[in-house]
Amino acid sequence: MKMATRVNLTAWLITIIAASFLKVDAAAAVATYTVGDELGWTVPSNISYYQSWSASKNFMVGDKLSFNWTGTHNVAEVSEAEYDNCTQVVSVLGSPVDIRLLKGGSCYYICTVDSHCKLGQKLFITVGVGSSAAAPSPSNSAPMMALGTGILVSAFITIVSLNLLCY
Ligand SMILES: [Cu+2]
Repeated sequence: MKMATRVNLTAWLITIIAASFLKVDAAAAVATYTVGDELGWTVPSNISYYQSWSASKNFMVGDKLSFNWTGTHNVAEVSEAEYDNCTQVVSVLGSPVDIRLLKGGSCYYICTVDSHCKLGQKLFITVGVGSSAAAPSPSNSAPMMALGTGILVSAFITIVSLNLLCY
């Protein structure tokens, strides 16, 4: 009986570690979105162009946003209030800008050049955290879950360490 329990425990541990690596692999296989598709990042002819663009996407943590443009534009990651008001913040990025989405929730980007933001060069996206792999529910699995989480976290930190933070 004790032996069987031990074997079960080992099998469990292996399964959990394997699942953790699978999750890391899934996180590594990220999607890259070119903001605005063929239009790129510019003043759109339709003021709600980027809202429509983002509405059809399913952004997940680990995905990448690629802002590309020619001419005079920039990207600033801003707060919701700054997005709403098109606040011309100082911290901006030059082209091209690749932004890794690091956490679930809302992300706001604007161009701070002239009145570009007010003319519709602003992007708001919602980032999902993804569906977690089936985790064992018994309460005594906590130490093994912690181990799996530890592996995940360290791998993720490695992946994202060179990227920008979603505001
Ligand atoms: Cu602009």
